[in-house]
Amino acid sequence: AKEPVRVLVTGAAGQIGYALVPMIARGVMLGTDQPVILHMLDIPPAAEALNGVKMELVDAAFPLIKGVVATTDAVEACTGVNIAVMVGGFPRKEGMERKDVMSKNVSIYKAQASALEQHAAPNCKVLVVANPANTNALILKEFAPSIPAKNITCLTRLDHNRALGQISEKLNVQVSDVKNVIIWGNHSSSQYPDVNHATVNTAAGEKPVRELVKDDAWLNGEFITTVQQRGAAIIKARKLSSALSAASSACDHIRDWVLGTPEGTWVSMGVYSDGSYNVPAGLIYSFPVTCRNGEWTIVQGLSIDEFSRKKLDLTAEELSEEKALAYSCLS
Ligand code: NAX
Repeated sequence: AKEPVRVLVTGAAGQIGYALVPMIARGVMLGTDQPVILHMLDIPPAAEALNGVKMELVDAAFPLIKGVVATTDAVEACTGVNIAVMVGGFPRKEGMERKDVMSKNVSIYKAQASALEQHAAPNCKVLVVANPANTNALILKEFAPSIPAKNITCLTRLDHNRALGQISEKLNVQVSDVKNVIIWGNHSSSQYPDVNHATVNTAAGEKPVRELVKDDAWLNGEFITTVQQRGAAIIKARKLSSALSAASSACDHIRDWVLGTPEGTWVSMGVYSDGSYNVPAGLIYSFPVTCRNGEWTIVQGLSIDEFSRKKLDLTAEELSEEKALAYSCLS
């Protein structure tokens, strides 16, 4: 039998946490043959709710669960973890300035970076979900200098999956037959969902999405804004933000990172930019990546047309501004 993997979920008493922990316990993230020890962190006001989640994990009698740690102590939560999914953060409330929200999250991610750096297992893989996801991941990277930069990522897989879903609905094809969309940049409304290299598996072989959709106005307009604004549309409908789709996409992100992407398929991940595609180095930016042996690689050599170039640059500019704002909160 395999050794259990320790998986940390922060913000585990929240709504994404509630959807995510049973998925992990069912093997959706790491495989149905992989035992796990779940570490759950939340803050003291949520301690009782967190304990309730722990009780439900016991009650569900998941065969893969070999232990549950539920705590409000970051050191205890981070100790020995192999995977860290950072869902906890400070949400933007009505009337709050962007800088105030950033400042709260900078201090959370600075502290949790140190806890992970000092107590996580070597080679721990980190996924930041909490917003501003890219910049929280960057702060975590900066304050955990001994964790390799390539181990720190943020979630844009939900945006990627939303783009696949929109194409599948438009063409009335199975979502599993659509692949290789790209989310470039920030997990915010400045992101660029790009279909220029996306394909659909048809009876007549793989066909470019552009050839099948035959509606460039839709692809260059409504498709992009629908994906960019999808989070807001879910809030409007549910009066709560996306949770099951966020949890499922977080599992997809980790599963593909650890177990590899299928041959010929890439996915979107927020990773530390090395300057690929002339994106400024030193930002956490969403790129198309393939994964093998537990490591991601940015897909190289894709053609970027003028329309796309502008959009790649716009979202990079927003991330540079966020980075500056985050740094201004440190002093
Ligand atoms: P909730 O407010 O339901 O849950 C957040 C939980 O985090 C709460 O239980 C809270 O007590 C806890 N928390 C706060 N500070 C903490 C700290 N310092 N350490 C540990 N836990 C802490 O929010 P939920 O709907 O679960 O969303 C969580 C985060 O995901 C938010 O920041 C949200 O904006 C972000 N999202 C990111 C997405 C992405 O694709 N990257 C999509 C979904 C989601 O909007």
